[in-house]
Amino acid sequence: MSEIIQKLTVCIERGKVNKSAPYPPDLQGQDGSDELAALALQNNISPDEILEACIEGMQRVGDKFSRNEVFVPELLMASKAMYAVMKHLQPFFESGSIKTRGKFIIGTVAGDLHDIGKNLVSMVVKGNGWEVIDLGIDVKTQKFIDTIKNHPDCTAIGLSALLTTTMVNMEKTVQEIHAIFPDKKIIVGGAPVTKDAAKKMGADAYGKNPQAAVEFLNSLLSTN
Ligand code: B1M
Repeated sequence: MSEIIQKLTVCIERGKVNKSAPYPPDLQGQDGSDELAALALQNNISPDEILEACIEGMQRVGDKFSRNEVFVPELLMASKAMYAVMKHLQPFFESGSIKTRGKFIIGTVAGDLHDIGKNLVSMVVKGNGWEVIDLGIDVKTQKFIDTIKNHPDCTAIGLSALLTTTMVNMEKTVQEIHAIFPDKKIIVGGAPVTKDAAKKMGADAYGKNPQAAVEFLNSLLSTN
């Protein structure tokens, strides 16, 4: 693994956003995730490899959180560092065809404020030629339903959840959407969601990562 990538993972884990950021104090004056992402791209490191490094950093800070070694403020700083990288990656992930293949509605389910994974899915799906209607975080079931009513031509709906507690809301949303729109396909994803859980809640697909969401959407085109 290159030195740039290793440093980038540490910056995400430690929440070091850029060189001028005073946090964390022991990394003052050093490049942050912003500069390192730019440097990585200049060195022809692929956007996918950069993203993997960031996910590893997020995993590390998440593990520390589980062990009570860091707390919510540290998670927030890690998120800021991750967003600084996503700004650099966005043009690569969104540079797909201009003509859209169809419409995809996505949101993080009610009660859940995690949006990094959902935003990655949005970017990658967009980059693969889909129009994305991103409803953001903490999206109540009714908001999904109203949006589908306003966009009856949408191809599918994507739900993201990062908390085991909000998977309950995910299931409710899947079931209520299907009750009103039985033909609309729903894909669910997020760290605690599994293929089995997706099946049990009645979703049409489980997305382990953004690419899986793209494959699912494209598969819907070939079956139509
Ligand atoms: Co929170 N958090 N958090 N957090 N957070 C987790 C999820 C946790 C696992 C940390 C831990 O304990 N180890 C834990 C959940 C435990 C559980 O329920 N199993 C947790 C907790 C407990 C909490 C709070 C309750 C903490 C508290 O307040 N005491 C609180 C809840 C707030 C709320 O939502 N109501 C909370 C808050 C936060 C912050 C706001 C501080 C921040 C989020 C900021 C933001 O999103 N803008 C945060 C963060 C950063 C994390 C961790 C560290 C990182 C999440 C992340 O962005 N990962 C996380 C630990 C971890 O994940 N290891 C943790 C990177 C991202 C790229 O991955 O989102 O999984 P992910 O997305 C992946 C795939 O899952 C997939 O594609 C992405 C790329 O591969 N994917 C889909 C996601 N959605 C998809 C949809 C699809 C398809 C694929 O189709 C539709």
